[in-house]
Amino acid sequence: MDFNLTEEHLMIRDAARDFAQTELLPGVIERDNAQTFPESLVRKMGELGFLGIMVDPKYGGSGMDAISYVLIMEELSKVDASASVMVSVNNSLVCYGLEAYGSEAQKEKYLSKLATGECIGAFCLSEPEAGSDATSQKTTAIDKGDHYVLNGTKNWITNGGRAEVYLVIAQTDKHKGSHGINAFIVEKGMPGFDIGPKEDKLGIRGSDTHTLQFNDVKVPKENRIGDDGFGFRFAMKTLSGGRIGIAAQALGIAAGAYELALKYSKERKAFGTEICNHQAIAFKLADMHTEIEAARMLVMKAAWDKDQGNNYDMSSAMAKLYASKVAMEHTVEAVQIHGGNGFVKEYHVERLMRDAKITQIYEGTTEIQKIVISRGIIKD
Ligand code: COS
Repeated sequence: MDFNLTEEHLMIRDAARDFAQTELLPGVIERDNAQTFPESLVRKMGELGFLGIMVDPKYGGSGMDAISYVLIMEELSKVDASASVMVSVNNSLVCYGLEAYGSEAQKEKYLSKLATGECIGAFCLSEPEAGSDATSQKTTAIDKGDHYVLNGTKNWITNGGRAEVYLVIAQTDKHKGSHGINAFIVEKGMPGFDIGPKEDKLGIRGSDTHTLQFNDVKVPKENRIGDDGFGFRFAMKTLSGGRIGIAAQALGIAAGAYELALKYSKERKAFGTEICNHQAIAFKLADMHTEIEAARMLVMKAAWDKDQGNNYDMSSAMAKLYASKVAMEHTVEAVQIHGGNGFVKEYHVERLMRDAKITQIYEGTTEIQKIVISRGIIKD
């Protein structure tokens, strides 16, 4: 067993850290207020290879491993979780989904553009009545021979307005349950495909979240991913990798808040000494440091499982379950350590606290991760 990162991993982590500090940090508060994320930053992330981290270079990707992916996600998330969710969705839901399960023609047409950031993608599973209960898809895709006709609504879609390529999950044959579901590639601008207004959110406010509407959208048959009925398994397999990304995001949010709290506690004085010298604060720092490190181990283990070709359904669920809990609890503590300053925007920790909450909800809630983990334990 080797806990050391390679020279290459350290370089990748430093590049992501440098980008986060020099490019993401300035303006992060304003972007959170205005709910925007500029195109110029998306382009820069594409140029650095952050939008196709694990994609084969023959499709324009960076050809890195999952360990590199989580290192990048952690560093970006320490500063700007709105940037990192865009990176996570594009990498592990869209690019991975296409690379692992798409046809050669689909990869040639879409993957290289997505991997370089020429365009970005969105993953559309959640619906008004199908979030956790993902088999209950109400969006329908009726087989018309050479094409499908899509009707329905998708909710809370990250990159919803900005994306050009959408992977949409829909029910083709209700009687077949999860085996009657398909995944399709839908392009922005297809007639009948409408993008609803942007959501006004508690956290990750810079990320672009929309409701999408499909009204008799004709999708060519060659845009179906995999065999007929593969859509639910496609979604589950892809989400397992997505959960590694969100676990790394949660880790980064927690670590970012901890680093700010540690620095603040060494500067701020009360009762004649820096507040880190008070046991009430020192013990909080000890808990934060320990639990963040434990979360990092789970995140790394899930990424390592993916790199080794092991099944990572359970390890990704465990990493997401724990890292998101740590993110929520310790961002609250980071605000507490900052006292009144923690409650105002310029100290950053209140934003990290708001951003942490979504990591317990999207790509499978905390409760869903417990279903996946408990089923895995019982099955063994
Ligand atoms: N890999 C491959 N196949 C999988 C799978 C996985 N990770 N998970 C489930 N499947 C298969 C099952 O093996 C089953 O196939 P068979 O019918 O051939 O046995 C089929 O898919 C249906 O699975 P299951 O019966 O477990 O479905 P459930 O309705 O019980 O749902 C959960 C399972 C709850 C785990 C699933 O619905 C889920 O993950 N929900 C959360 C979805 C989510 O993350 N939503 C957030 C939206 S994205 S932001």
